[in-house]
Amino acid sequence: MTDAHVTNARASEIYRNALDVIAGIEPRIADATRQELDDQRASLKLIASENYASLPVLMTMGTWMSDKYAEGTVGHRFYAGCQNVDTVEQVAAEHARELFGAPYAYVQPHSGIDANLVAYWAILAQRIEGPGLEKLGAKNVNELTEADWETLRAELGNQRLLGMSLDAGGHLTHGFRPNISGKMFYQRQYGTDPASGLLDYDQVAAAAREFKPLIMVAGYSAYPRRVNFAKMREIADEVGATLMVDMAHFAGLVAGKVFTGDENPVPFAHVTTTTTHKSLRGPRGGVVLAQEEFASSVDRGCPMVLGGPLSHVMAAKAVALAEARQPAFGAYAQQVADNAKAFADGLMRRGAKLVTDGTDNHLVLLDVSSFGLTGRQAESALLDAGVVTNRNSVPADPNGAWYTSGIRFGTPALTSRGFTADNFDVVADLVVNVLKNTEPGTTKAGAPSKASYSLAEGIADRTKSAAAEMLDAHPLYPGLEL
Ligand code: DSN
Repeated sequence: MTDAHVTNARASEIYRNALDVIAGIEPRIADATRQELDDQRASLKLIASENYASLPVLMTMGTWMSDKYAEGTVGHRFYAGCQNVDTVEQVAAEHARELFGAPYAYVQPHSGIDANLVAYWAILAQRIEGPGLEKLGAKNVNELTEADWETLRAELGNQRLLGMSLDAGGHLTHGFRPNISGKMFYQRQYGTDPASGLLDYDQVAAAAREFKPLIMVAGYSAYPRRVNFAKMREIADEVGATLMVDMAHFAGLVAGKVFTGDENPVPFAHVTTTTTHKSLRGPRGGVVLAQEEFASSVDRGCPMVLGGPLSHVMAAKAVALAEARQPAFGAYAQQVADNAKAFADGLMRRGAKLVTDGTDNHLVLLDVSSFGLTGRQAESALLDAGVVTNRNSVPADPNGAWYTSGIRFGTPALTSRGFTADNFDVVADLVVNVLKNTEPGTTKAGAPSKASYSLAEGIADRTKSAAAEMLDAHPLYPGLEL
């Protein structure tokens, strides 16, 4: 990744000075920060939800914008002196609206989970409070008595959410029972076709018809395929549900116009949520996009659901979203998808078994049971060899969500470093070689272990030095010297 706006010498000086100041107060933090750069530079980062933000985005987060309280919304704050935060929030929201073609954007959420909670509450408020007010003969919420709230709460408590199950690739917050979304809603989950691993729209429609959800959630964090959001909207409309799409993982592919037409959720969803730090390559945070009818409910996210906005992060979101509006971002997003395909093809050519037999987005889900390993063993062996991934359930996973049978890979981060499809074929070779040379361990009692493993002698070093060649050819923050 090159940073046209920060020269290497300038960035080096800025960060060296900043770390010197930090070291004067708490040297362990300066050391850990330096070490983190070394570690990130030296490893093959294949975590599908991570990326490398640009230096301007990182720099924007390190300012006194952090010091301001600004609960409320633009022009309607609970604190005085928010004129500059207003500017920041307005600019970030404007870039988000323009980038995604959304009527409304809310840029305050601190994370993807926060964005989903804001969205859920906004949908409940819009769908329940409006009719509720009418039913109770009140003009606005301030007129409601405690008894009225009891009535509304009873209705709010009786709401249904239909989302994709965690082991099929959905997210915790899409109604997974142990998550708050699975507790605050009556939930039902749709899965994927057991034979193909693909989303089965007929199954989704049947579940929706039977369950009649208030909210139907589409989107995923571990499904390696594109989704037809026009079909999802059709199903939602048929049963009178509100369609919420969580595009946290693939927002960069939407922004870069790799996902267009029916694959672009924004025109079809009533409410769309995203994070800004995954394929979108911004600071850690969330955004809610909405059709106009949901705007005023979403705007109540803070302080209804969120604590005070992180103004320095909203500022960095504005910078990242401005970057994503540049033509170069489209080329980056296309390369992310091309690299994922090359990586998937490379794995399969070498005998690996992938969920859905491939990918057409930014992620690949490898079933490591064909190597005789659990996800946890595979994740640890790969890490020993300098390949950073995360274990992940596969559909109907016999090893559950802790040990798992899968490894999830993604291409956004290494593509930001300039990795090409040819590089990813080499990465596939390295990954398969590590897994072929990993043996599952046994417990003290001699039973098969789901956690311990042994990696054959020399494989970790050989993998690291093969990776180093490619990593050196595609440096992270080139020229940044601390
Ligand atoms: N933690 C994110 C991911 O890895 O997909 C989602 O919350």
